[in-house]
Amino acid sequence: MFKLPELPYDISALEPYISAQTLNYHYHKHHQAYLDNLNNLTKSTSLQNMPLKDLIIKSAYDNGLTMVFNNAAQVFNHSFFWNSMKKNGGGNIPLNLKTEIEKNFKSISEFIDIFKSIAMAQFGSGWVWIVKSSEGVQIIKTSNADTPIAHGMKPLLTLDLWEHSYYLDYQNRRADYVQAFLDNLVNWEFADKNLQQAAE
Ligand code: MN3
Repeated sequence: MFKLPELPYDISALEPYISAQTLNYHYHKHHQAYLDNLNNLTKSTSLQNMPLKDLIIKSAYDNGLTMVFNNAAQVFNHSFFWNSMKKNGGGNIPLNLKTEIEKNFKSISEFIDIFKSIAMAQFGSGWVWIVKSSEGVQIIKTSNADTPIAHGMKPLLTLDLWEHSYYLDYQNRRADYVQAFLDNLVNWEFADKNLQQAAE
């Protein structure tokens, strides 16, 4: 059986940028539903004993396991997203991560602008990610449940772009949600830790 990881902060910790109401629905309803679906789909099969990341990779290119992939990836993506934020986030990017970013981008401000434009360019539901690939630090978007793990890339940070993640607080104003994430919520230390693990 797969288990729902605990939120790394309390339900109102991200207010006013993400309301307790949004986080409550997002974690207790959406994330929980993906987990329940995954457990139902894998019940009494060998899949239920696989590490989640292995299951994502195994199901990503198997047409018979599309529903397993969608739910397994969404379980992972949401757990990763919760850790991509913290109370009083934002601020300076740790030096190690900053140095890697500056190898592929002219400046941190260009990097932030590209993050915002890729987040805005995602049509419909999906995610924007900072990843480490063979080409270094990159910003990518994925649709629906898709995840960098299925493409051999190491995720460093993500922002959920599904409307359920911001509609109660921002309605159609996705740009304001992305800006609030970057200014007040983003957990650069989590991204930096993931980058250091990717180098090991
Ligand atoms: Mn979501």
